[in-house]
Amino acid sequence: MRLLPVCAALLAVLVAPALAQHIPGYNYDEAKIPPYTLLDPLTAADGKPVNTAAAWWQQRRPEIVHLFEENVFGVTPANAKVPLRAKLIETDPHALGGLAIRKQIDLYFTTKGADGPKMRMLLYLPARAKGRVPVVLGLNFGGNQTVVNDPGIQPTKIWVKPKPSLVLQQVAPDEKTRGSQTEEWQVEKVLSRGYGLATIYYGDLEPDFKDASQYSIRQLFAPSNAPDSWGAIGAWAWGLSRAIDYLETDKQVDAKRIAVTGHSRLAKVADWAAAQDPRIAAVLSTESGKGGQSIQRRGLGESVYHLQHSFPYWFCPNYARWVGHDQEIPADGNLLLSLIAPRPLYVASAVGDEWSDPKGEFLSSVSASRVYQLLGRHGLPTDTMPPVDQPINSPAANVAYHVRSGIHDVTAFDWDQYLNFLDIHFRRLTRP
Ligand code: GTR
Repeated sequence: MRLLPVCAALLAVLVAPALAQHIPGYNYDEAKIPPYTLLDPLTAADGKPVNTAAAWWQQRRPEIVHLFEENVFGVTPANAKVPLRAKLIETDPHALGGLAIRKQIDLYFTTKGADGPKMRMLLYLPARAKGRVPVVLGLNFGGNQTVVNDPGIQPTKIWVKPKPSLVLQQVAPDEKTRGSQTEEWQVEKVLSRGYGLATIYYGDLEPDFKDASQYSIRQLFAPSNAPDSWGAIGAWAWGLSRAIDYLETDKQVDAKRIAVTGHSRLAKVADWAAAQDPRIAAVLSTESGKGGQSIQRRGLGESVYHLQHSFPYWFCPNYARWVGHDQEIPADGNLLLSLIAPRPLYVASAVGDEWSDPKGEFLSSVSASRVYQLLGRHGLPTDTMPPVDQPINSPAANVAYHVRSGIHDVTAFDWDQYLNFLDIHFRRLTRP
């Protein structure tokens, strides 16, 4: 996945001159940011200040959710819960050299039997754990076998569009992909710190390709071409909530301490899932960028045009309205993060990930912090962007941030900060 943003950025550079007049705000230069107004999470649509927790929960928060449903991600169908059926496929109490209990579970979305649509969860729990353990949950890009080099992981089919036909198909992943994302997932580190890890291949929910919605779990619900109908990000986020439906039933999991994580597009998914599902107790959001935790209105890095051009199926049809109008988008990253309040939120950027606009990600976290304050929690303790590799992770604050050296990626450094953050916040919650 590291190559994707690089390719997108390269493409943008190649086509930028031709597109420049159609894409206001396409730039990487802070000095060229056009004047913009940052949306205020604490001013209601009627212009009145939101200065009580009740006004936040009853008026402003639902307004913001609606803005994202209408303009960005679309509406998750009201009947979106399904009769989830879990089938344990495999378990090993001595996985990863005795470090972990491994479970592989098929989660069926219908009662229709073994052929029904399903997703495959890979769940590791620390073998030495006594009682229920907190779990970090996230979707993965390349199949469960990629997250760690464990011969016990049963690969499931992944979606590809191979050359020359470019016809979308499901194939068994190459054995070489086993453990190819070890660095990005840090499974052994997570386990040795006392956390479980649950992951699912995002293609089980919808293939990440244009015109692939016929293979999406969206087909389980009444089809809709409405301008606010949900896109793939909504479908992937829905999958995280169904994963939690299962985790709530697993006696070895502490379902009050589930953190969601994701990288890039899958961090947009984690952000949106947390906005909709209050069971998500914490969010670890790595470089979710534009359409996620960054400020679209700054017009720096990726624009609505780029997102819409390359990934129209991620969003609702209405999102196309904002092409060329980044400065007017009514649902921006700071509002998305505010929907996570007051739950612990760690926002991570990388200095080499200009496409996501790290400063926009920081400013978003600062702005959302005001909602944390309103709800009686501390947000980020400063509005000054920290130096590279110097996390702001105050034990008193429910919002943490860092900009790491390096490129668009997830690294051991990110995970070290995330686990330190969870140690602080998950310890504070009383045991169920
Ligand atoms: C890029 C996309 C970004 C980000 C990234 C990724 O091409 O434009 O918004 O989501 O993909 O997921 O790697």
